[in-house]
Amino acid sequence: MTTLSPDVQSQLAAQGIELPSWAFGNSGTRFKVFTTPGTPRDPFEKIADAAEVNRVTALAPSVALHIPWDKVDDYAGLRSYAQDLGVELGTINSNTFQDDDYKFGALTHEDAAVRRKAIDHHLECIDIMDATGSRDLKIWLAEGSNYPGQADLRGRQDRLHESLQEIYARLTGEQRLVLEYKFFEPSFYHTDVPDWGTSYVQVSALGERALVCLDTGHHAPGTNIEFIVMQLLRLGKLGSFDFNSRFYADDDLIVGAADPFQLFRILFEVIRGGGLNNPDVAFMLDQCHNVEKKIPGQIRSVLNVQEMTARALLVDTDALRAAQIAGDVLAANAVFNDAFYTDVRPALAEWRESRGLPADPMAAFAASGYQEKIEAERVGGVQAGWGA
Ligand code: AOS
Ligand code: ZN
Ligand code: ZN
Repeated sequence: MTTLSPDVQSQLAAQGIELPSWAFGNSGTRFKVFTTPGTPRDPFEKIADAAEVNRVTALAPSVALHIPWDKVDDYAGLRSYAQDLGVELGTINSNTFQDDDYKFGALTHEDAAVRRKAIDHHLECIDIMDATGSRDLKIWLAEGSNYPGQADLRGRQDRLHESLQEIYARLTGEQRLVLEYKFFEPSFYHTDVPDWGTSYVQVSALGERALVCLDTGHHAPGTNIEFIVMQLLRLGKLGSFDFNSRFYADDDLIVGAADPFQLFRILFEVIRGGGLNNPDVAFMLDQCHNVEKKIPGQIRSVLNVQEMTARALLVDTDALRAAQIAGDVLAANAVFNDAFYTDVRPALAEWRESRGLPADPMAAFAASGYQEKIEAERVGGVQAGWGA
């Protein structure tokens, strides 16, 4: 059996992956939202479910919120509720995609009144961050156009900069802004923040506490995502990850499900670039569970990240470097792949037990009775906000 060195163990023990509150709500596609028994009815229940993931894995110490989906009257109360369950409130996600006013844009809109409304929404999100103790404001913009000529591409970049500047100016202390890019959808001809370059340009113009958010599902097929990870870490501008996986579009599937090797390659560059357990890089999931149960879906996700991190930590970097310098292509590739093909699951199970955690967190959750309890108790769970 592969063994995990003390160094690998300590790096794994420090790992934390933030869960999205919306992963616990019902979600679906534009064709159908399936309801799942036991779905949370409010943000408190979403946090309780997220805390279960952390209880059986010790891998998920915080929960990202989405405004307005997770609006409550008392954020300080929500925070202490979370803390009582052993988790913190994390990134605050804004929403400028579910309001008729934003049909033609929000932060980029031609109409100053619409931009004002969108900026104010972000200022409200920062007020909430003050109460929740959240560090990061994550902005994903659903802005763009469907037809050539429909929009003034240049003017929209300029307005985006002005709007972001006003939002950035409101941040205080350790607070940060992370700008997520996505190459298409809901607009299909152009998106105002389509790629890491645009996000980088926009956040660089703001200042040090503005960074790029990389969602692994937001690239064209075949994109070398690990290269982008490397470059952003090199530039000191990788603020956060939204982990998920995709086959065709922005599928928001369980991270590592579609392409575990890609997740391994990304985590290798994270480690290489000093991003692992680096407080400046937030590791989050951005997933929806349309057909599978939500809590086990999240447990599986964080375990996938842990497993690929363990494998990436096993790369013999000295041997790899020697092969690279020698120009030994096949030896370098073999060193890399040896780590990827190593089954670390028995070693991880043993290590978890040594820390007082269940060897098999999926089985432990299934045996806990929690799922049956929430299915019996909760009626009329809410939708995450997607689909309908
Ligand atoms: C949308 O495609 C993005 O991935 C967003 O990160 C995210 O799903 C949204 O912000 C949820 O609030
Ligand atoms: Zn995302
Ligand atoms: Zn997405």
